[in-house]
Amino acid sequence: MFQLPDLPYEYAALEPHIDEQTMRIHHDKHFQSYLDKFNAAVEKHPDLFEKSTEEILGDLEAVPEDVRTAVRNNGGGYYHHRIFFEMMSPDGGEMSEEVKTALVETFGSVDEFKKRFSEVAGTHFASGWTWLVKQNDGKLAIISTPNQDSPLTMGLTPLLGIDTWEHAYYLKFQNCRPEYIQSWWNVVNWGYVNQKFNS
Ligand code: MN3
Repeated sequence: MFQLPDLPYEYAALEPHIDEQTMRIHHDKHFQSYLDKFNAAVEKHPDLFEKSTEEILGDLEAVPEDVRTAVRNNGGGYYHHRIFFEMMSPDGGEMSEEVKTALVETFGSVDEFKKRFSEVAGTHFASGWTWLVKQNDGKLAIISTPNQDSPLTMGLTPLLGIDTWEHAYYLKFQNCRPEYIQSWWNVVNWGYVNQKFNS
């Protein structure tokens, strides 16, 4: 069975940027719910437990058709939340020189990258995620995915991602998604991004 990892910091650790109540509900209820439904789907084809979540999402065509939609939605939800909580930290450090160089090459400047990422996340229609991804050729790109569709299924490696489902911000920010995005930048775990960039 796939497992629910603990938050790597206290629920209130991201205050005042991301509030404790949102973190509790997001981690303990939403994340748990994706996990439970993912496990329930995989239990119908237990050989899938031999694969990692990354391998499963990277080859959805190999997932039996009767559970493929459930795996796409809930396996995606499980994986995205697993990395989302790791991609935030009360002490996220700084981006490495390598990441900085790559961002400047692709977007012109770090500020321009943040501006464009915020615009894409702020304007993504309906529920989903916005990602900084690394392509197979090593180049970076910003993409949005609907629902829990995964960059992994598109052959892309997520380096950084923000959950733009309303449950990620509505308690504190209500309909002001741009304010949530601006707050979120304060808690980005650049250590995670640096490590993923080099992997
Ligand atoms: Mn969520």
